[in-house]
Amino acid sequence: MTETKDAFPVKGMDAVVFAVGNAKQAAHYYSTAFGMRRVAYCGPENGSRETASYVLESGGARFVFTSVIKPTTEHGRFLAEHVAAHGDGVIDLALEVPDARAAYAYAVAHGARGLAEPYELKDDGGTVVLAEIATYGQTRHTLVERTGYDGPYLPGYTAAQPIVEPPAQRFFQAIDHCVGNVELGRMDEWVAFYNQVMGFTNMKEFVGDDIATEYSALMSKVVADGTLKVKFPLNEPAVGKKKSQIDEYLEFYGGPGVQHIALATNDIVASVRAMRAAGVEFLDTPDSYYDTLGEWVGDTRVPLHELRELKILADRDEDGYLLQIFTKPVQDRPTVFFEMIERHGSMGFGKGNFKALFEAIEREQERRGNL
Ligand code: TYF
Ligand code: FE
Repeated sequence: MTETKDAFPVKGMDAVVFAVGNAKQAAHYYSTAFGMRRVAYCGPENGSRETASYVLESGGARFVFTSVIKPTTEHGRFLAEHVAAHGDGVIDLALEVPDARAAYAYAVAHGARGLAEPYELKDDGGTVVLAEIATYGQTRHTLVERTGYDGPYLPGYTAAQPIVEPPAQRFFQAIDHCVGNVELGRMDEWVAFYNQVMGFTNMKEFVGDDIATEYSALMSKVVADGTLKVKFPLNEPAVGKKKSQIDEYLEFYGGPGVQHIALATNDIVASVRAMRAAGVEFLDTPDSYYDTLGEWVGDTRVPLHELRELKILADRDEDGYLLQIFTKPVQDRPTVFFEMIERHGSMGFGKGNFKALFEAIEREQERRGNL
């Protein structure tokens, strides 16, 4: 068989970049509650008068939290306006690529809207080549070529100590998938965008009309790169019996954006225990879910009583099984949340849990008075 050359090769997620009202406190929350380690910083102390950015890692997962201190440039005003319009949220799903210039040229030639032509950042650590393209809402994909660089994050950043002593066992080690919410009727356009612009292909798991109208109030499709290192589910609201959770997001976020980031863990029990102890709130699952779970999921690494105690969900398909749990939104707006996921063979997204999960989300919508 002949190998077809990947038209848009990606090495994986480079970083998830959040624009927040108070990056200093966000960095503290993700250190204490998500067990992350601060590795780099850029702010007034090292030459950035306009913004402060904290870089946190957990294994191969990297989050960046940015706040504007005093907007004076276009970038500073963008950050200020982003936080005013959307609250804390994701501005960038940055992708590491082997060749940022080639990736940008390919993307733009295939219909992407360019936000920044390829540019270089340099310091003593070397050179990083970056380019930026637009995706849904005000979200972007920065394409990052970092092979010519050996430093803590990007040129201009300095290495920084952890904010608190990181846990002996990290709570997660990679970004599993990043989900976008888009407007009613536009999911297929964004699926086509990733097909064309990045050569991403559709994964088999989707929430179609049938599931949507019965209980989920959303439709969903998943695109992924050829290596499945980068997986982007896309949701749109469905017209159902109740107000869609996606409509609630779109209303409070003020448009399309990143809905949830799923974090891959190899010990979901230990991670959820530690996160709960640190004050992270997870969605509740009714006891009745666990009364029948064993019958269809079979044995998992974690005994049923522990899944029940911690409200962890489980799903099985022909490739294996997965364990997953969802946090409540992590800011006052009912917008961005996280998922913890432990995979054992299954490459799915928890389709067997959609009913239990979406009912749990609706109970929360009700508590907020948005249903
Ligand atoms: O990423 C996914 O597709 C799963 C399922 O609001 C899901 O995590 C989809 C929508 C949603 C919560 C979870
Ligand atoms: Fe998910």
